[in-house]
Amino acid sequence: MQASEVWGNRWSNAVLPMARKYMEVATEKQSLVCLAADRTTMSGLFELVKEVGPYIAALKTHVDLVDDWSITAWEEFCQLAKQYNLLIFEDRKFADIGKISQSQMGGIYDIRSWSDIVTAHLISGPDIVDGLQSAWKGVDRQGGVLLLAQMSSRGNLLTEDYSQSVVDKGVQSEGVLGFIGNGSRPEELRVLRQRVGEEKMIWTPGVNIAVGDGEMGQRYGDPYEAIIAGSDCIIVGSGIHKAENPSDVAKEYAKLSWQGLLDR
Ligand code: 5BU
Repeated sequence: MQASEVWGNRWSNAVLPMARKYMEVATEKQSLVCLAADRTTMSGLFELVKEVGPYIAALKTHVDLVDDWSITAWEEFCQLAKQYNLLIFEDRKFADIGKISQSQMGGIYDIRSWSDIVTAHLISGPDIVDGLQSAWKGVDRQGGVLLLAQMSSRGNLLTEDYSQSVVDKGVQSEGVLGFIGNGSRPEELRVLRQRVGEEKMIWTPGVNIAVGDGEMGQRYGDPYEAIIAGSDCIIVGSGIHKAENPSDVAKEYAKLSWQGLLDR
């Protein structure tokens, strides 16, 4: 199956190369799953990617939560991800002014050199997107920014008005791959999709086959429902990495997400 057939408008309207790259990988793997690889040791991370690499389309990292992080181990880890044809997404949630965000793409973790996607808040204004894009450009790489339009956690301060402003600015910005939408509330996602229109992506954390409340204010909605409501990628963490058999569960999420796209 061709990505252009399955993705329809999202494919034909895509401007950013990273959007099409994601749709191609997801189509090839028949999976709209981004694994939130929230394990705190390098060995745990390697093990996880070896188990579930074939069933996911993207790998979401928090580079600063790894206890035994080193640049060489991380390089190897990113190479492993590339072997499984995964997009690498650092969920850094940048929020500073454009110039500083640009510099924060470098530093000890050097996020610009291995990430394909990063998250950012738009709280400090639209120049953050230019800052992040120029960091990738500076090392001859391309990437896409996901702006936080919603969050999955209870009591977050991203109001309807704020969310609307993020979308209004974000849809006009070439460097924006899309938005983070709240996977725990399909009705919120539906509204977000209407606002976003057909070009930009919506990626959604806060999904789990076991719907309900998670730890420390996290909330979970149904992964299939999220895709039907307009999400293009489900971000699944503990649902997979804490499962007894991560590869079986990852396959299950992949199947549900792919079916959701076909049904949509
Ligand atoms: P979980 O184990 O499936 O709950 O992990 C969710 C991941 O998604 C975790 O890495 C969070 O940092 C990330 N996340 C989230 O849960 N909610 C949000 O609104 C955003 C990111 Br943005």
